[in-house]
Amino acid sequence: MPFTVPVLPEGVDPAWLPPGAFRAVGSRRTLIQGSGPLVETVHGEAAWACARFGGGVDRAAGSGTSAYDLVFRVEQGYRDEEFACGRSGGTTVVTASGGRGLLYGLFHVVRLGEDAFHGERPAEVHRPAVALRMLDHWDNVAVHPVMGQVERGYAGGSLFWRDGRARGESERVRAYARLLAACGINAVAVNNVNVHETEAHLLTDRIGDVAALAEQFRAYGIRTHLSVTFAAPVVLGGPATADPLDAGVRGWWAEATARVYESIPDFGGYVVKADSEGQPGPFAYGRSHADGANMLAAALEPYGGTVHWRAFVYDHRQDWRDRSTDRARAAYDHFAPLDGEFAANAVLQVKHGPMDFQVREPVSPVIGAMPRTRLAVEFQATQEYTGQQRHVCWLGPMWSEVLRFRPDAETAVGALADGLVAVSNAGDDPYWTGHPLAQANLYTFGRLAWDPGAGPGDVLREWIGLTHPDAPERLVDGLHAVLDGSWRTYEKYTAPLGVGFMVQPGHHYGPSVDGYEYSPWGTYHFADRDGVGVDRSAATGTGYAAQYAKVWAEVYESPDTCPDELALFFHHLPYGHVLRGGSTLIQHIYDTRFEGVAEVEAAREVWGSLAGLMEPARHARVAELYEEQLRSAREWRDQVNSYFFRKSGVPDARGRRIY
Ligand code: GCW
Repeated sequence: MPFTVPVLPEGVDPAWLPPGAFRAVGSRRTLIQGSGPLVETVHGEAAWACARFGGGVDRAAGSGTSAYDLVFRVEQGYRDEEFACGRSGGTTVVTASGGRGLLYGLFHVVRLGEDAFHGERPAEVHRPAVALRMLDHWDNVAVHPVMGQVERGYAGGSLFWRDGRARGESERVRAYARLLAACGINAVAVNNVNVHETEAHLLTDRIGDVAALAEQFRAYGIRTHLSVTFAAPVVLGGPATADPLDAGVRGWWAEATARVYESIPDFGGYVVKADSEGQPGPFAYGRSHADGANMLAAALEPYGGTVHWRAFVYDHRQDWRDRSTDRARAAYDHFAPLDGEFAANAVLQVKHGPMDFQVREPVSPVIGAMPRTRLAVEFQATQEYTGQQRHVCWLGPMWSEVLRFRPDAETAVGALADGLVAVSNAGDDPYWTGHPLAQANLYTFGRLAWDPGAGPGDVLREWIGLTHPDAPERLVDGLHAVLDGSWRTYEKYTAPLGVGFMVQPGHHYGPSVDGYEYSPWGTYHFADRDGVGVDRSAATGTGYAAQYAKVWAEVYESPDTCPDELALFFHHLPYGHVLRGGSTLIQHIYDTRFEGVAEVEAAREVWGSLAGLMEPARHARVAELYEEQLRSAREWRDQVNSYFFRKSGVPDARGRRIY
């Protein structure tokens, strides 16, 4: 059957693939040489574009390739996913060893637009720097009583599941796959890492639901993965134990996995959250996390599958009175000693920071500490702690900082990682991501995963160009003005200096300075009348700073050398402490809150001036969200400033209003 481009359901936004983005390709004469399912996808895409813009597509060259403006050709000698693109004699040629590379080549030409068809350019080879570029969905099949359909989801319901069933909306899933492929994503996990009862069955009797999704993703070169519960044998009626060294348990997993591959021959593998926030794991049997991961790796190995084993393991029932336990240390303490013990097809999936996706954290020390372990670094595109897709917070600069960080002063995180993973921010919302501008986060993640060294600003420019083809300069500038600095703005009015949290417990939206201060979650700031912050130095604190290689351990150890943006992550500082930037801590607390709010006010003004330059509904949705962002930013400012004024008794040097 010839491949057809998915039709977007009525009212669903095309995001970064509006028809206009295909004008340059669609108005050309294109030749496609090669065969295979993904070559069919490339053909379908080109035919779709040409039907709109008057070009044409051939499969076999009648009169040689010179009669064509654009040629896609399968040619041996390239690695999987790699492609070359060049132009000579009036023909732009994309070559790859198979459809996968050609598909990425097609989207490359789409991004280039008219530029792809002018002048001469030597063939340039493009390849992803990171092999696995994955999105994890925290989607539940059945609505969870507390977490709902999508855990930490801010974009409506799940694209895959509703009220306990598969939605079966294959066109929309394929349209999603298409968007993901266009930014370079090649793997997706279709259910929450917290695997509840209904979801446990996806592995066995409901694997057909997963296979139906995999079929749609496959058309765009994306492999499907599944989150499984470590207790699956017990929960699904197998052996009464989940002990990873038990022969019966190993046999059960081998069998279950064999059946998964019968349904989904290119299945990617399992994602596992074990011994974390109440999920079952190997500790219950006195086994290590390497034992647990390796047992699943062994089951997947015959089929080329991978187990993604999460390193998010910590004590979530901590006593706040206990000052010796430091949650930030947990992942390193649990996993660093296991370096070298994981199977070749086990990937340890590490959150980018040691805590939990705060607006500012240091890079997790695990990332530099396990040279003999395959690592994936996990980001959070869903904006749990960064405004929940009601606030504009473009995370490109933050992710880029993490990816460029050099744990050993030599190799960057982006080069150390075998995989980059983001928790998806997409749902069944008409704009996919709730906030229309949050689409930029999803796009940016994919492009940075393809090339972690890319400048985030360049990626944003691409996103703007694709999303708003033919945008006047005023619109392009306006979008940059509201997005470029939005992460730092958000940081300013919420929790700068690495202090973290201070959010409302449970749902995590909006300020509550002491919301987690006396809780069991291990996320404290220790503010008192004299100062605030966590002493994580080796000399006088929890010793966390010493988990880094010497170059960084030394930098973080002292407030004199620790970068200001992490000052309170590493140190408990008196309010009068003069930061490296020159202000006292208390004045910095006040100034950043006032500045952050002023920046949101300015962004809202800019947005207002863009009315008429885009589809009115899109403009209106963002304008409305800016009202909420501003309300919330003021709430953050006033609560945080009042709190610290009351604690410290130090007035604002500039005499602004504090309550
Ligand atoms: O950030 C926390 C979230 C949980 C999430 C957990 C995790 C899926 O609050 O909702 O659970 O992280 O990453 O496992």
